[in-house]
Amino acid sequence: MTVVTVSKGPFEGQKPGTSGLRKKTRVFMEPGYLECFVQSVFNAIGGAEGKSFVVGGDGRFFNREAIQTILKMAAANGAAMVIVGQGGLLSTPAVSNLIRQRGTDGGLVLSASHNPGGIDADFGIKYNIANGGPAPENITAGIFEQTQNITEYRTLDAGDVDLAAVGTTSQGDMVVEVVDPVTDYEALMHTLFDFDRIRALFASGFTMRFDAMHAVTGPYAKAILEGSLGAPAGTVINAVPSEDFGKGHPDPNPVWAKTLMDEMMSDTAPDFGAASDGDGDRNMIVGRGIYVTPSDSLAVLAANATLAPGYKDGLAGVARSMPTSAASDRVAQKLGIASYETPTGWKFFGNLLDAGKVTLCGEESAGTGSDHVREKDGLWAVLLWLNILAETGKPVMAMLNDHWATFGRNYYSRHDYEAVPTEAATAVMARVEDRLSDLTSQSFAGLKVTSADSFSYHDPVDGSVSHNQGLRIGLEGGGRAVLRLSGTGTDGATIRAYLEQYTGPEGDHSLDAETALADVRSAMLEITDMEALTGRAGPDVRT
Ligand code: VG1
Ligand code: CO
Repeated sequence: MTVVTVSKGPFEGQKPGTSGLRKKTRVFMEPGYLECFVQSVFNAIGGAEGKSFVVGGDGRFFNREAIQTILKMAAANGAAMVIVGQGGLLSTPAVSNLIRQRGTDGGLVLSASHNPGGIDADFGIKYNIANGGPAPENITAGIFEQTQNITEYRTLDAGDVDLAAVGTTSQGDMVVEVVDPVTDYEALMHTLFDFDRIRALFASGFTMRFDAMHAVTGPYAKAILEGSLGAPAGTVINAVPSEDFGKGHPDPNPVWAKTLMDEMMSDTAPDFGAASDGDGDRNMIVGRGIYVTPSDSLAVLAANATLAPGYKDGLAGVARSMPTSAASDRVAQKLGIASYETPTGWKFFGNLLDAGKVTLCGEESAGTGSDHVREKDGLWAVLLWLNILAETGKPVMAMLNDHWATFGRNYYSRHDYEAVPTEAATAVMARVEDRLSDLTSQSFAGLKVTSADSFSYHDPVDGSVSHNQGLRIGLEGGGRAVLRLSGTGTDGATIRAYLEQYTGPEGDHSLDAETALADVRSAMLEITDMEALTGRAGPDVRT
């Protein structure tokens, strides 16, 4: 077993985005591309010597090859041990849990999350630190710096490790522990939720459909929902992870999980529906006849979390990303707990969770989680919903109507303009940025602008500051439009326009969201000159 040093690099553009490095799969398959990034990670953390890591991915095309490459490189860099999911599979929250539970120095997650998979689709890699969460900005900046200067990487001239069976094996001098992907994760869920109660709910005839979207959550959902909780076989659909997600787009929203949405809006809808994404950290919640926006889901979970054993002592605080609606802020206010507004991306929640300032976190992009791990967690959110539904006995629709009657409703929708030429997308942002300071004296589509700024986040724990995290425009009458560019795409640029309109407890909560947001949308289009600058008459995706 010889350690080989290969002269290679640097590669351009290996800059981690909102959630790690994402590129076309073929880019990752270029000789040395993945290797240079992985070596840069090791270099940025002071080497891998004597360290232990968790490695796993969502099973997409190139997952297995990438894992074997990483095992050889970790061994060649002197790592003591790597824990890998059987067959190379681990959901993102399961990686986070294993890092924490086993006290490893960090982990590598192989996924492009909700992006499609396949040789002509997307691949990704993300480094997580010892708290189980995504590396914060100072570390990703260090990794990027290494990628710009790298000239060689170390690997092992060795065969592949057999990842098919659970057990301990080795790569060179490094111990490789192959674990069942589900066992430890499920054990954690048992500490948080009342499984007996949820089992009784299913036994009473409560029906559910969970769409795993051919992605990594399939085995987890099968084992937990149909196995431990006794939901009937067939509750979980598309449960076998496939390399190209059944040629689908593993993004749990009404557009990409349309089959589930259609079933939930039909006469034969089950009581409860849910879906999760490629790597299992996102969730979509839908009740019979009603879609729950992720922002509302966070608010409802925050308001009712104490019904689940893991949260019975109350919440320390709630955090949401800036573009997420303010619905959870109202809950926090009523509960008398702190609320925080962070930039987009789970890495910004890590410090707040570590410091015990918040218990629940969420993003409008279908991410919800708590201090049980340091990633968002799709199945966890589904189980918390189930625990709450089991305790209250209310249908999802009643839960939401009651919530809005108490707190008011934050109508919400995100409009994505995808694969826009980078110059055009930059022009839209520049157009708004240039006029930010004088927007507040003007009206658009009949709405007066009450505030306008570029969001900067001051981390209350480590004092770090992150600028340019999105443009916020407040409108009279409780409206808000937020604009930012995606940091996870691989085709041109994606402009995200986040639209919100608040209606108080006494207001009309029965409107269609796009109708309620029509004025805010018109104002956003005028302020951005969207159509003129991008040539797009409307968004590609509304969620
Ligand atoms: C998107 C979402 C963001 C989420 C990120 C990673 O980022 O908006 O809320 O944290 O994806 O989610 P962006 O920069 O494209 O808007 V996942 O499930 O891809 O790890
Ligand atoms: Co994801």
